[in-house]
Amino acid sequence: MIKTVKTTPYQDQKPGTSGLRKKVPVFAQENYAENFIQSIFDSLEGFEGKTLVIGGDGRYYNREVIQKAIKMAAAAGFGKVMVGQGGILSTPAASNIIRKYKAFGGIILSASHNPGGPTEDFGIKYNIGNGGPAPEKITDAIFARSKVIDTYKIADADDLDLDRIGSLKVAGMAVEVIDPVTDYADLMEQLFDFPAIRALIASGVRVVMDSMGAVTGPYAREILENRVGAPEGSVRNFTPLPDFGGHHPDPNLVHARELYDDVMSKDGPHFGAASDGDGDRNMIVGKGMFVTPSDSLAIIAANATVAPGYAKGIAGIARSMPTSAAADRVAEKLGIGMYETPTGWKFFGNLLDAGKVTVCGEESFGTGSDHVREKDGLWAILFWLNILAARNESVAEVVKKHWAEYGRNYYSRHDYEEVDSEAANGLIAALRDRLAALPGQTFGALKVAAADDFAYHDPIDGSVSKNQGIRILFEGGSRIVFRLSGTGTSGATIRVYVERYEPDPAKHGIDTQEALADLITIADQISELKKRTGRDRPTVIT
Ligand code: VG1
Ligand code: CO
Repeated sequence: MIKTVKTTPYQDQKPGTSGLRKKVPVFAQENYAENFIQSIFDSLEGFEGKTLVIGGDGRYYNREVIQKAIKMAAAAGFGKVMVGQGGILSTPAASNIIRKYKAFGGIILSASHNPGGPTEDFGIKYNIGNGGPAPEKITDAIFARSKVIDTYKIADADDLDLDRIGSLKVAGMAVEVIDPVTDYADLMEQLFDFPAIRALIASGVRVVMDSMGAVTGPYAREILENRVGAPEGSVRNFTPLPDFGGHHPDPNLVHARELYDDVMSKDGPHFGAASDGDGDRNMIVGKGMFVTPSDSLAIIAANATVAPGYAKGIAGIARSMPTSAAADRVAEKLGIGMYETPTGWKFFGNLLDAGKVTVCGEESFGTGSDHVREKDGLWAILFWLNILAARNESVAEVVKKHWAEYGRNYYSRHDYEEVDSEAANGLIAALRDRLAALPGQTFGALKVAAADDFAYHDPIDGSVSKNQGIRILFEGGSRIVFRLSGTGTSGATIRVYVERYEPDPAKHGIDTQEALADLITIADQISELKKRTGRDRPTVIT
């Protein structure tokens, strides 16, 4: 039986960089999740009888919302729901399932790299039939609908048993509980040279992966321990837990510190990797070398043909605007297209669908390719292992040789988290006001060549996305970027990105913060960040 339930709209259900993210108590308000899910369905057309994929990263509240989403999909008229066993699907695995089984779309329950638990974060994201995050046209429609919605429909049925693989039914709609791992692991096995990676590990290269108590555990164990022969125990924190075991599942130098220190220690492993809550981010560390995500994108692109899935070469590269220009130099050398998009994976979808680009990346530990339409943590980790196996070199050797060939883009991001929203908005507004006057001005030894608020003109569908970040470009290629996070759930997060290009290999060994010290000072001078926020240092430096 289908129930129609009266509801009152909420005014704050605006999807951010990657879906709607709020604290669990916000989501637990009466009809809050139902309103948003119905607003998604109300913004779509032509899904009657088609398949919807549902899964999440296992965080607190996942199971409750999945039950609701399945019953609402039945009421809305979907023909079938495919859901991961236990409600689990990593974001890239969900993207793969949507594509492989030609589903109409998917709902992913995750707040990605944000912590989980009863008072922590939860999120809902809609992905379209290409497997990628809904473009702005759809997220805008969902938001508009959520502000006026007054009823939702739901099947009046008992909760389903999602812990056993098999076929179920709810209100006439088929529900298939699937193994979340196999399809994804098979895809990885097609793309990468598993025998070469197996031989690398057998030769004594010790690989560790920290799944941070989040979704990649089952995937990493199947691939790294079962399929390429890493010894048991190579994958750490492998059980997806509702609160991620208290971990903040963001693979960076602050939250994955233990892994980093272990790899850097004398007798520690040679290669370390970590992923985030929903499995789309990656961190790569080798002995004596942390690989910045921007460099990782460039290095993967430059070495792509070592992997069987990319043996024919890549069509082009895309990176988000704040990501360093290291990949641009690779594209230039390969003579392929280079695209600069706003932050967020949804902007890569059109370029990937049109075959303009094969690999994409963001400075925020996100790398991926046209194999799915999301960034993909384990994909990047396997790509690195494939590169190490093919070149028979260490991470540090690969990175240093890359710099020697292309030059080094010193790069760092400073995050100021949970800043007062008014202060953060005021800072950006003041920067906007100064943009026109900045070109020609000199700060220390640096002269501003151009300054703007980044706007993206999508070359495929012609859509325009404005106000995507303040860019200050200096003569010689250095730059500073300011933007506000669109994934935070309390206060505002200011992100400051600084970059300097250094062609001279004799100067490639400088400490990053030191190499960027002048730009960091200028960033504060121009934005008055310290004065406006009362902060004297960032909360996270990467
Ligand atoms: C951040 C990153 C962005 C990434 C997004 C989602 O967004 O900067 O590059 O695409 O998170 O990543 P923001 O708006 O907070 O800067 V995840 O791993 O949440 O799917
Ligand atoms: Co993520």
